[in-house]
Amino acid sequence: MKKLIIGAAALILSAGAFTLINTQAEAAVQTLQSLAAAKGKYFGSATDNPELSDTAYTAILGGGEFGQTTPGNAMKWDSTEPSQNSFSYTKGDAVVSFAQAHNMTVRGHTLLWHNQLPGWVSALPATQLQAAMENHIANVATHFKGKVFAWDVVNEPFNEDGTFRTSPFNNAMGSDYIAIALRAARAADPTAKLYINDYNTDGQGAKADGMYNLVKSLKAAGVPIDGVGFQGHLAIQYGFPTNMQANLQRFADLGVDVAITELDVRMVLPRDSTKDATQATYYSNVVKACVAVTRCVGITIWDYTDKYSWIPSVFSGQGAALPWDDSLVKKPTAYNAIAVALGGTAESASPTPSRSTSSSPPPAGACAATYKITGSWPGGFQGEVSVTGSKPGWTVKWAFANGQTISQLWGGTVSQSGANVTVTPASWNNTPPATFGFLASWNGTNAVPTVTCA
Ligand code: 9MR
Repeated sequence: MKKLIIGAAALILSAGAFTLINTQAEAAVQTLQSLAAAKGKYFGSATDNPELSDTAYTAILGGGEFGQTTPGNAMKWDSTEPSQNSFSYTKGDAVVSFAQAHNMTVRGHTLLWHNQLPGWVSALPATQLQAAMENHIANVATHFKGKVFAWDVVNEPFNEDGTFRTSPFNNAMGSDYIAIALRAARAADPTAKLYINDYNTDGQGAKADGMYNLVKSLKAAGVPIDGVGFQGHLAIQYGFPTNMQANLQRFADLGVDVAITELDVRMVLPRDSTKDATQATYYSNVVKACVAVTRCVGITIWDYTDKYSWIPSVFSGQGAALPWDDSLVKKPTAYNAIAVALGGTAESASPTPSRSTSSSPPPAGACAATYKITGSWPGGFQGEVSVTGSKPGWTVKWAFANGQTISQLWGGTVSQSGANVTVTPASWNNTPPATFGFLASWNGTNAVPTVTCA
């Protein structure tokens, strides 16, 4: 949980010696999750196993902004049953462990999908498919019982025109496979909420109508269906979905929960401030739609940072879809739009530094430096370096890894030769503790460099 730390120190005389007592008062500050929770909802981010070894990334994922996570790949059929009746839960368990250690709930995703389906499933004769499907669902849902609060039992069953998509399951069982799958999931895990999840159903239209008619008929037939997931893969160049709030509400009125399950808002690159502003209105409108619908239980973004977004690899030339950039820096436009739509306040223009590195603590007569990115926007960022220790006339150096170029620096004199930056103090800033700030350009990636002080 992100906390505001208010520290105080007091000196107490005890048995002839001075003892330093630290007292700390903590006050919770607003996070997307705390704001959503105040509305009775969750705010989450998807994640994926390779990312869990990126400590800068996990610090934010588990740092309080998100109260829920969805594994992007770990629980899919190709991960959990790569060959028939041979189950592997290592990746899914890793995501569950991370979530449990960081006070996050987990949506299970997904028991049945036409993608990421191992070849052996598609190769089965149609007569064997139902048994294989039921066996898969029974095993996976039993393994994660009590660990996931919901399952996307069926993912993306519809074509754009609202007809059922062709898949091995549909070929073998017709659209009855959906009811069969839901019943199998309920039998294996009676308490998990069972969802059908799809994209391009966020607004009203033929595909959403197909989903609506399906849910209505499942309810009428007494099939266990608890929720509908609206993925929310949006793109600013295609317009905002039609009547999203009314669309969510009509599903809720059928007696199911609704959730925004995979939200991201992509754009044609490069980012600029106009596109960022449009993107922010999309985020705001989605969040407001969920907030306005009582049975909208929560919102999940499809990972929180552009660093790990699926978009650029699928939509060439598009991206920048998430509220944190690919250097893990919050985008004030998108982030604040979400926070405000959740009933919070916008963060100030100079947010708390979110990334920094320091050199080692200095011995006597030496110095150390800490580098922070204090603000970032398309093409530019502001940095701050603090110098500690006891070395008058310090020199701070670092090498940029991604072509960043300093345009302006205050509190010192800078020289930059290619990647290498050297800063010496202004005369009034000669003795640590000292601080200098700068403006610089960046593009693509803005890694925090290792700084040295001598
Ligand atoms: O985020 C997932 C990505 O890592 C995978 O390569 C991709 C494979 O199809 O699936 C992505 O997640 C999808 C999700 O499971 C269902 N809705 C669309 C998501 C983006 O493709």
